[in-house]
Amino acid sequence: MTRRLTTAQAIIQYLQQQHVERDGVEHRFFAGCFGIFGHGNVAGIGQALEQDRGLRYYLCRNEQAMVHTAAAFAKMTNRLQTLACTTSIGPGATNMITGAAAATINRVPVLLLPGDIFARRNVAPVLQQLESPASQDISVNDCFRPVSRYWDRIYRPEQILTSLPEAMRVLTSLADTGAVTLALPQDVQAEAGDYPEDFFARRVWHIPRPRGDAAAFARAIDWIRASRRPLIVAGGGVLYSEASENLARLASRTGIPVAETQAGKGSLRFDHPQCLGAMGVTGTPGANVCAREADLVIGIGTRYSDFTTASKTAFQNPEIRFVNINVAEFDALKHSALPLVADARVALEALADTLAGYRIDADYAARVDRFRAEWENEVDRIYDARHGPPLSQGEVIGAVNQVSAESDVVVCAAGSLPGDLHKLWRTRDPRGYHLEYGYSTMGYEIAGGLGIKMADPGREVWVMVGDGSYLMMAQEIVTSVAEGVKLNIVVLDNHGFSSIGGLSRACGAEGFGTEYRFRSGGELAGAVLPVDLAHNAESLGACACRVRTHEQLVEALTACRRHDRTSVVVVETDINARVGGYESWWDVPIAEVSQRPSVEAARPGYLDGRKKERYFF
Ligand SMILES: Cc1ncc(C[n+]2csc(CCOP(=O)(O)OP(=O)(O)O)c2C)c(N)n1
Ligand SMILES: [Mg+2]
Repeated sequence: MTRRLTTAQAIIQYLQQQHVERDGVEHRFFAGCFGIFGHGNVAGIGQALEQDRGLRYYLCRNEQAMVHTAAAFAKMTNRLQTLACTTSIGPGATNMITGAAAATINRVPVLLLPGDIFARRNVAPVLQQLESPASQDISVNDCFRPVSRYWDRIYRPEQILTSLPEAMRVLTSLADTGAVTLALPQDVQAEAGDYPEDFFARRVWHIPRPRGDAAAFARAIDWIRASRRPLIVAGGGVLYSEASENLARLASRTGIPVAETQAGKGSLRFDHPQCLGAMGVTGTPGANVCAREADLVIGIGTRYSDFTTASKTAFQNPEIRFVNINVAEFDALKHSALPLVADARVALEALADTLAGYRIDADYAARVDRFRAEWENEVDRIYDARHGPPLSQGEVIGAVNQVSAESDVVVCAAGSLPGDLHKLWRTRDPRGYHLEYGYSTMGYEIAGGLGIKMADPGREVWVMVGDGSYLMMAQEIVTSVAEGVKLNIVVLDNHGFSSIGGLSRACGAEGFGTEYRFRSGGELAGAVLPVDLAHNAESLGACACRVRTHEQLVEALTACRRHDRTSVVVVETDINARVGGYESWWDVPIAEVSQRPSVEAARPGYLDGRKKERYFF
């Protein structure tokens, strides 16, 4: 028994039959297909989607954005669902590369179906083809190879019989998931094959909860019992595993404090008695001092990025050891750790049972209490600052936090907001804090917000975005309006890059080229540009307003929550009112030689900082 279908039709039929199951709950894996049509996919995947409405088509405005939307959707569903993305050949395809890199770095599944040049070749070079004098087996889609966890090019209709199951294996893999790219030559998409009926049978991919090695577990228990200053570092794996309650129980029983990475923030409620909040470059004093002194770090579902490890300066105790719980062996072994290659929830459950009777000493517990109390005061101070106008970013974060409900989600990705949110946002729900800080892609925010809201329409989504990120990619407001997917977007307009401007000054480079100003006297140092982002948002179909004072902001945010159309609040913020760092450091190399005294002055401090960088053998 066979079905005669084009390659594209067969792909679309196959995708609809893929399901995942975890803990007895099944989901269809692909909730739809985003895309933009061009000659490279309109007659192939486009025709297939039109004919078969079982996989809903969503029209986006930019191919990069739709990959972010798919990635955010996948992250919001704990990687149990995603969206497919179809493009034409050439620029439509390569627009997805940034999104692919972001998805792969963040370990979230997205299926990319870029169109490709003709397999038949006789009509080459076709519109948008990159020719090579060295090979006919090269196209721009080869650029996806390093940013994809699985990559294939389909030259013949029957190749999908083996390629699609491989794509699914990777997409549903705990350790290997990320962007999967199947490059689809334009002619092959429209070519028919006789596909076996069985290929289109309903298929369920079971997502395991690996239990890990018993001997490694026993050793980990010994290490924890022997430790005096243990610290848990909670990463994104805690959330993907839905292990928040298990973590809360372990922390309560043992008293071991918990520090959170960007991806792991929300693992505990902000007011859990063991929650020290953010750690690393953008961390709280409590988390960073405890990390500095820890003799044992239990890293759960973390990649140990430089923002978490403060460029390897975070852990200074000479006796420090690491126990890493991770589904990926690659991460489990980082910092020469004792690796527990296991699911976070399963491992935390077992740890809580086996560690009965273990508790951190009273001194350490009292210290954690003190750090927490001091930090809450500091957050109140920053939330309640009545700076300006223009307002400080910290008080805007406070206003959004206070207007938002417990189940609302905040989303962000780049600029100075991620660091301030990491420190200041009071997270009350494991899914309430969504940061793309693996690739920190300017432009992720609105596109990502769309994916979050699509994944969980019952929640209000707060997109917090700087003017720089907004200007890079705001066009998905149009998609949100078209689809009736309502977003609350707060644009913090400080007329440039507070983040990189500050960094530039710290490097002695005086904020060069980081503000949105008219060119004057040869420099970008003239008056602030009269860019009206509220009108811009309104022109894209959103409700929009501009506010200046704290009262206006709270009023606008409250109104936003009640609207049923995407709403944008533009608030002017002071580019120089920064929250600053606490007890941490980041390695950004300063020029070794320079004609500027400010650069030369910055260099010794940098070299000093580097002395604290450690290797763990
Ligand atoms: C696509 C991309 N390009 C460049 C960067 C480097 N970068 C990080 S933050 C930033 C400026 C962000 O400006 P804005 O969104 O206004 O935030 P602010 O710094 O003012 O808080 C830049 C250019 C990046 N993260 N992503
Ligand atoms: Mg800005």
